[in-house]
Amino acid sequence: MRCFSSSVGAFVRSATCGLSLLALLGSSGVNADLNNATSPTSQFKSRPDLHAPIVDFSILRPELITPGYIFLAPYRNLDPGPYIYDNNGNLVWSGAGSSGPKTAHTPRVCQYKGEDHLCYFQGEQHQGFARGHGVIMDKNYRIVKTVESSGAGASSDMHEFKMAPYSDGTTVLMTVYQPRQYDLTTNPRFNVQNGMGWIVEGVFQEIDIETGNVVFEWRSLDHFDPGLSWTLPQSTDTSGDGLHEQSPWDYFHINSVDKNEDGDYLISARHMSAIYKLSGVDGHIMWEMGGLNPTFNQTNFQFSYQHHARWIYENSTHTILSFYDNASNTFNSTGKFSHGWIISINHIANTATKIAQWGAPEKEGGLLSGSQGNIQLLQSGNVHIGWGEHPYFSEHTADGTPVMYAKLAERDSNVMIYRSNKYNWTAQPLTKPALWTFSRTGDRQSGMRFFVSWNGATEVRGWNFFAANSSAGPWAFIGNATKTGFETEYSFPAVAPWAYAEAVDAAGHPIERSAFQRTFVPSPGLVNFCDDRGCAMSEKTPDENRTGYEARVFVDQKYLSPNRGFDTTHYYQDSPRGRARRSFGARMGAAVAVFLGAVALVGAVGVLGLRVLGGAREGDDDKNVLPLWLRERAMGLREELGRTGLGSRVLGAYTRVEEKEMDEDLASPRQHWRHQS
Ligand SMILES: *[C@@H]1O[C@H](CO)[C@@H](O)[C@H](O)[C@H]1NC(C)=O
Ligand SMILES: *[C@@H]1O[C@H](CO)[C@@H](O)[C@H](O)[C@H]1NC(C)=O
Ligand SMILES: *[C@@H]1O[C@H](CO)[C@@H](O)[C@H](O)[C@H]1NC(C)=O
Ligand SMILES: *[C@@H]1O[C@H](CO)[C@@H](O)[C@H](O)[C@H]1NC(C)=O
Ligand SMILES: *[C@@H]1O[C@H](CO)[C@@H](O)[C@H](O)[C@H]1NC(C)=O
Ligand SMILES: *[C@@H]1O[C@H](CO)[C@@H](O)[C@H](O)[C@H]1NC(C)=O
Ligand SMILES: *[C@@H]1O[C@H](CO)[C@@H](O)[C@H](O)[C@H]1NC(C)=O
Ligand SMILES: *[C@@H]1O[C@H](CO)[C@@H](O)[C@H](O)[C@H]1NC(C)=O
Ligand SMILES: CC(=O)N[C@H]1CO[C@H](CO)[C@@H](O)[C@@H]1O
Repeated sequence: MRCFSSSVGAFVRSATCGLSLLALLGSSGVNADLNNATSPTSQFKSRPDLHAPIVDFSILRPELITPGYIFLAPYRNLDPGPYIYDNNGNLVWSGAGSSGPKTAHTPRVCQYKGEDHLCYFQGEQHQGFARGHGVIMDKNYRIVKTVESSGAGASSDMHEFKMAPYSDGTTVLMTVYQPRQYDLTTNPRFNVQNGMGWIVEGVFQEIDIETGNVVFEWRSLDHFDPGLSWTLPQSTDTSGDGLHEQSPWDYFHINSVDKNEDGDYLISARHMSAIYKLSGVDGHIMWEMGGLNPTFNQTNFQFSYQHHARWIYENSTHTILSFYDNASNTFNSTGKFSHGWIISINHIANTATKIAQWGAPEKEGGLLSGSQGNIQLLQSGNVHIGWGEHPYFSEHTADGTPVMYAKLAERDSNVMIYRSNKYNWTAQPLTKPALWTFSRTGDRQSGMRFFVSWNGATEVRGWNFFAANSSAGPWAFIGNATKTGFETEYSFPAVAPWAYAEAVDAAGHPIERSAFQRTFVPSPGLVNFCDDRGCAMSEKTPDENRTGYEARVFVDQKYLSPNRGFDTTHYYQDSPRGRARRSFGARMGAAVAVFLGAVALVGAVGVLGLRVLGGAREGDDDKNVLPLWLRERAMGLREELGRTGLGSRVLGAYTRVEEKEMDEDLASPRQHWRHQS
């Protein structure tokens, strides 16, 4: 049973998942309801492909917030994936989809080859663990490296994927959830009496990034008997029952790994309610905080089901570390609320003392998160906390004062964020800025609106706007604007049929240009639904007014829209900084180029046919010059070519593709997506 899958399909599937899970556990459940009220999603006119969650602040004190960006990866939302937001909650980058399939977790800035990169886990989410690999992206949002767990087992898990400290960006730490056969009949508490038992071993590896070799591996069953676990088989939503290899007992649940300068490791095991220091030489347990065999007397705290243990400081007598105390696993609690904590261990007196604590600034006194969560100590002295199971995050000053508290979705949405963090980041995507232009009346009466954005670009401070009467120019500078939020809107009192926008940096230098954009002017039928900034959402045509669909039909000229593509050689121009990509022809070998030439010739006939069939470009009046049979043949050829990658390069990206069969539930408008349990 997989209830944590994150595709849109999962919203439909998880209705059943949630129900059976709750039935199994007999617990009172949350009412998961994913829609635009519980998980508000942005709409950008320049990027209708993006569906970034909207950040909702309940506390925001900009003057006290640490400069930087917030990095997080929501899942079980509309478009899961890594996201970057600025301190005002504006989207900076949506990596949903473009960063790879399935779920991402814990995007963070990491140092690789001496430069800032973006590191995150990517993979398939299961109940309480994941299978996937680590991804390293450069500042152009290109995946430059993936890192896989190695050795003889499962692929890596999402709980940890980080550069190993003191490795100079050469090795990573990653967790592996490894199911194994295990004799569970020896302990009656396990209730696995009459056959093979199955257990999940908590494994972590340190992997050399370039060679993929295992530098160090540690396995929990070498050191911890399952009898020491706080989470018995069949006791929680992530425990498993141990009866089957598909439901192995997750007795350990390793959920963080860190390394110190001596080469020793700090790990957190949620299902042991313990944090361990392990020898980097032979893996033996050097000390244990919490759990069933505690090394230290905890003078002023109790914790359980904790996450994200990190070294802060060590000397010969003391260890200071941070962790996120969940205080609960939703079935068993040691505290009322979750906290970010700092603990000081005195190795002379054998005591552990809580020296700082941050809770969520909720009216009731805090948040209790049943799973996930993290605490990040910032250089500024402030603390950033991700509230895990709840898609909330906050920043606090050292004395505990909350200076920012925000959520990406309501609690009943069931959207989660495993960890969130804050970093500085400078990046320039390979894509061009995206522009959409609109004019309600097509003349001075309404003027013209520009909507421009550049997903992932951090250095844009303003936009220059240019217009022309033809996509071949000449271009006239018509105005500029300061960048506002993810998408900048600019209003121009006149109208031009073509436009482009140019991103400008803080020094006023141009960085990159958008494609040339044909101004959208609504037809007389559509204009009644529009204002000067765009048009209303369509509603479904009532059944009695629907026009039947026939597969092949001669299209009447009067039904053809003016909003089709134009000469594709005129969509892009050279970039101001000479970053223009080489033309397609230049990238092809000579032999391929010859073949392409032949295809292009056939394609040209096809395009001509389409123009005849589909109405020609503005200014052309070569309509109806070919006999019908030739037009039909040309259309067929064009369609066949369009199905190949090559054909679409020749014919432009907007060739027709075969319609896919769609799941009935998914074919309905996306804003009605929901799942209930
Ligand atoms: C979702 O809600 C937000 C905020 O209320 C709104 O701006 C946005 O347009 C809505 N999206 C849809 C698809 O209705
Ligand atoms: C709850 O915690 C207690 C220790 O306080 C432990 O003995 C018990 O096994 C735990 N129960 C579950 C379901 O984890
Ligand atoms: C904890 O303190 C108690 C008495 O306060 C003492 O008996 C015990 O040995 C201490 N345990 C450890 C591990 O230091
Ligand atoms: C180690 O650090 C602790 C906490 O900062 C401090 O109190 C202690 O004096 C230090 N010990 C040594 C030997 O430097
Ligand atoms: C970002 O850089 C500024 C200026 O150097 C610094 O004050 C701030 O602490 C940094 N932010 C983070 C999250 O590291
Ligand atoms: C487009 O042509 C009209 C008429 O010739 C001219 O007034 C206008 O300035 C031109 N617009 C641009 C952007 O070049
Ligand atoms: C527009 O450009 C001018 C000249 O470069 C500059 O002085 C001005 O600040 C810009 N205005 C905006 C709103 O960016
Ligand atoms: C159906 O179309 C007719 C004529 O175009 C229009 O008068 C009528 O309002 C439409 N019905 C609905 C329910 O939209
Ligand atoms: C203190 C705290 O946040 N505890 C939470 C830990 O996680 C469980 C669910 O797994 C919640 O029910 C607890 O409230």
